[in-house]
Parts: sequence; C-alpha cells; structure tokens
Amino acid sequence: MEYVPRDHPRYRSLMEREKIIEGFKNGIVVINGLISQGRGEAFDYIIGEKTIPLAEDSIEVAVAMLLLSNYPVISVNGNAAALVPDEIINLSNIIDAKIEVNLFYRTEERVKKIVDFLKERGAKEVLGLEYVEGIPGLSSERRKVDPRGILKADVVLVMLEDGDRTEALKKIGKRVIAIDLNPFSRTSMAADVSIMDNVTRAIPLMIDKARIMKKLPKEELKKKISNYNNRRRLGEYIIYIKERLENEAKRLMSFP
Ligand code: PTJ
Repeated sequence: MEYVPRDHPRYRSLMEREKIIEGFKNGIVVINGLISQGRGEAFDYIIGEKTIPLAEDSIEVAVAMLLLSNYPVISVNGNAAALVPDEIINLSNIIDAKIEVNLFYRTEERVKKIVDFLKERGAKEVLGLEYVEGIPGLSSERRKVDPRGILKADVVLVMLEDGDRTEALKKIGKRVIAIDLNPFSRTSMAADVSIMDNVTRAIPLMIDKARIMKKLPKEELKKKISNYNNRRRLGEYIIYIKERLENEAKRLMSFP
C-alpha cells in the first residue's frame, strides 16, 4: 500500500485495487474478482468516478424499499467483502437486515473465511454456511442459500453480480436492488432498482440516507417507490453516459 502516494490524482481508485489484491491474498476474493474490478473501474472512469444525481435518486428508492421491507437481506460476495466490509455491517445494523455470504465461485472454505472476516469486524451474525439448494432454475453455486436469509427475504440487496441470479430471484418473488456500475449488465436489467455507482460510494451514501429516511412516515417512503421505473432509469443512465462522452469529445475538439 505504501507504493500509492496520498497525493496521487487516482489515489482512491488505486487504494480500492489494493483492497481487492489484499482480499485475494487473504483468500476472500477469487482471482476472477480482479477482472470484475477492472470492468467496474472502466465504467466508473466513464461516469467521472462520482455518484451522479440519477444514482443518488435510485439510492433513495432502494433505501425506502429496504426500510419498508419485512425481511431484508444483504448478499455479500468476495469483492464486496474486500471493498466495503465495515460499511455493509453498518448498513445492516441501521436497516435491520441480515447479512448472507453467497458466492459464485463457492467453496466452503471461502464462505467461512468471509463469515469470519465480517464477524471479526463486528458483524453479530453472518449467514451462508448453512444452506439449501433454494433457488430453482439456477445452476450456479449461487443457488445455495440460507433458509434464514435469502430464501426467507422479501428484498435482497446484491452487488457485483454475475447475471443470472437476479433473474432467478425475481422468479421466486423477491425484490432485488442491485449496485452495478454497468447499466448494460443482465443484473441491472433484471433488478427492481439498479444503482449505477461504485459500491465504495453507494453503500456509505445508503447509510447516510437510511439514517435520515428512517424518520420519514411510511406513506412518504411508499410514494418514493411508486414513482420509480427501473427501465426508464437505465435508459437515463445510458443517456447520461452518451452525453458525458459527447461533451468530453466536444471539449477536446474545441482546442486546435
Ligand atoms: O466472490 P464470488 O465467488 O461470488 O465472485 C464474485 C465475482 C465478482 C467474481 C462474480 O460475481 C463475477 O464474475 O462478476 P462479474 O460478472 O464480473 O460482474 C461484476 C459486475 O460488477 C460488473 O458488471 C462490473 O461492472 C461491476 N462492478 C465491478 N466493480 C464494481 C462494480 N459495481 C459496483 N462497484 C464496484 N466496485
């Protein structure tokens, strides 16, 4: 970590890489997770490495949904655990959600490592070691879910997903909130609420919003959700990207 000088213009992004690399060395992140991080970085670069107002609005919708939920669950994989462990624990306490480790490249050893890692950092309970093959139609290891967690949930928050699980969760009646920098991904397309943002910014912002929104009447939270349309939001994200690229190109071309 000492290789990254604090005044480096891309310090934040480089430190995120370090967290993923350290997670890999500790057996929390799988090697494929390094590639996922790279893809995320590319999208983050394109949106300007900041939370755009459209994503902030989706975050508010997501928080309203979580606060109205009867049984919310935060699904954690290797990358998420490496990037935002404390923030996930914090959010789960504020919204009273369960945390469950659910892995695409599942090994019992890695599930246990992530469970222990989160517990060492203060999580009271982390599910995922006990499982049933609970998601029909899903052949990946992600079908293995805890009966006290994702299987029982009405709302599931997922991040850095691989695609088909969100569709499968929807088929069994779950509402899904996805944090994914890629608005073209199948996860983003299938989710009820897609947050096109980096988890390292989105989760802290969800914590701030949840603290404030917890005090709002339920009717106001319901109104926030009822006005929301995820397909429209994805379209808006893509137009945002197009306009940002166009403006950048024009700016460059305006100089001889
Ligand atoms: O820990 P496991 O075994 O469950 O495996 C986790 C990975 C991440 C390896 C697995 O889920 C995977 O292969 O994911 P994908 O298909 O690479 O998809 C990851 C998605 O997350 C991509 O659409 C990326 O753009 C996006 N992404 C990457 N980094 C971030 C991100 N989204 C938000 N914040 C990030 N930091």
